[in-house]
Amino acid sequence: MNVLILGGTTEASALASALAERSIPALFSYAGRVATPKPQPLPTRVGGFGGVEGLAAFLADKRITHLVDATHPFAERMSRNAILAAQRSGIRCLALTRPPWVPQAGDHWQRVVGIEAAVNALAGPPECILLAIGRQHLAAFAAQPQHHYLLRLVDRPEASLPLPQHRVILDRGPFTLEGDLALLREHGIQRLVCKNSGGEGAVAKLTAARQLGLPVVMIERPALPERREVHSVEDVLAWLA
Ligand code: 3Y8
Ligand code: NAP
Repeated sequence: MNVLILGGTTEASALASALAERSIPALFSYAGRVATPKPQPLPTRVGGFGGVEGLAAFLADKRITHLVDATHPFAERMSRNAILAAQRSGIRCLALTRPPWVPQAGDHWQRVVGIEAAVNALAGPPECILLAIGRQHLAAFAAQPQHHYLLRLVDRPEASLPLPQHRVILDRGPFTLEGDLALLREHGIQRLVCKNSGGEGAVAKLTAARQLGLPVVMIERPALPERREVHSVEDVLAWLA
């Protein structure tokens, strides 16, 4: 057996620890999106594979027998490529994901599909807005320049950002409730924009928003093709067994 984990999430890290503890031969893979990704207890590669063909070649070269896609629900291209490359290579593929968050009593969510719809949802008078969607899609929000944006990023951006009024907070999750309550209060946040990532690592800001009665623009996940999917490390171990 030789497992390839496509990582980048809390669940991927938990799975890596479980395989390392059981001395199950496995490789961990990061895209290389951030300067210093969290070290893993498995041999780790960083960088793209080169599309479906590149991944299929990698699976063959490394004699991978099981592919676990434990990437983030918004890592749409990677997940699509994983399904196609596994089919092409004839190897088993499983997705390890977490269920989406659902609104609870006291939540004020405006659910949108896609970044553009999130930008359009911000039409209106100037507000202090926490943009907790990372770095890759910030430029789109220049279409709503009237707001004061608080950006939470993993790395300091190289280029200057196209948002006229913004402040950058450098931090990587998992985040805590008291930390996110303090962040929202300190910066007088009036609205949040975030992705429906699910899981525990990024949920604190939603709990904090609920306690402070703040509205949230919630970007729903991209649709993915039908695939085998589990929500726990135990289910992955059972599948490997
Ligand atoms: C490079 C590798 C672990 C994994 C930790 C999880 C939790 C903390 C919360 C907010 C939301 C956001 C962002 C976020 C969270 C976990 C998880 C998660 C959200 C690291 C990591 C990598 C990345 C890539 C990065 C993206 C960005 C997204 C920041 C490691 C820390 C906003 C997603 O600067 C950039 O280009 C950053 C890019 C993709 C989204 C974006 O579009 O900018 N994650 N995040 C992975 C790789 O190279 O393959 O160092 O751990 C991982 C984690 N980030 O093992 O503990 O499981 O989701 N990551 C979102 O959810 O909206 C922050 O600020 O409230
Ligand atoms: P994406 O848009 O779906 O993928 C774009 C390309 O990046 C892929 O086609 C692949 O390049 C490469 N790639 C992505 N994930 C990879 C991995 N784990 N190992 C090797 N190559 C990878 O991906 P993304 O949304 O930018 O996410 C990149 C990474 O950040 C993933 O590990 C994901 O789990 C993590 N992450 C993303 C988010 C988010 O909000 N998107 C949040 C938290 C963590 P090739 O085509 O060249 O193979």
